[in-house]
Amino acid sequence: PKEKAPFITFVLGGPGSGKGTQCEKIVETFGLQHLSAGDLLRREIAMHTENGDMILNLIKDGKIVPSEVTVKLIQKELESSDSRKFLIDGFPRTEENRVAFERIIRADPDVVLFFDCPEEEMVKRVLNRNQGRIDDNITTMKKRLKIFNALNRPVIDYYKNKGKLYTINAVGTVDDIFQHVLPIFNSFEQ
Ligand code: UP5
Ligand code: MG
Repeated sequence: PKEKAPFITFVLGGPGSGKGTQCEKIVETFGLQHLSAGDLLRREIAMHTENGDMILNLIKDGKIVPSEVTVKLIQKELESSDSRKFLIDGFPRTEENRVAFERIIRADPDVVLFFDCPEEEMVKRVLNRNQGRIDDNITTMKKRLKIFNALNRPVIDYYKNKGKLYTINAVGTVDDIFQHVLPIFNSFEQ
């Protein structure tokens, strides 16, 4: 008999909207496994894998890594995990990403979170982060915002039309914002 499909949440939002920060809180409270697409790609850069240089050059420019590469990395994590509940953070970035995930993983998300944050707030957060990310500079940040608006917005609209989208006001303290996230996961717990 086939195993029950895993419970998948996609976590979307512009650069610096607080996806990673809120994912940590969700993990603490609800025990989902956190998979950040950006972190998986940065790990390829750090490990100098065959795609490492290509990924570095795209991320430096705020561009989107080919779907095949990102989906394969996510697939490896899903298949090697004992968890049945996942938070996939920062993916899908494009309609093409979304279709590639459906084709390769053969799964759909149960929940899609969208952290909605004004651009000036996202810029402020990213430029204040100071963790040495090669894309945390004003030039790349402007490109990231442009690509987010052009390519990720259609994905957000797609899930809105499917009735799976939960839009969260991402302004306020980390705890304020988490208060809006809590009831969403509580409603899926029973
Ligand atoms: N912070 C968080 N919450 C705050 C709050 N409420 N008030 C004040 N400050 C707050 O937060 C950003 C910063 O703000 C942190 O310093 C935090 O402490 C503070 P964070 O939680 O890190 O926000 P997040 O949305 O995760 O921001 P991030 O920069 O990670 O978003 P991106 O979407 O830009 O980055 P990601 O790693 O997902 O992608 C990077 C690049 O990888 C992309 O540009 C692209 O080139 C590539 N990529 C792909 O090609 N394909 C993919 O599928 C994924 C990525
Ligand atoms: Mg992040």
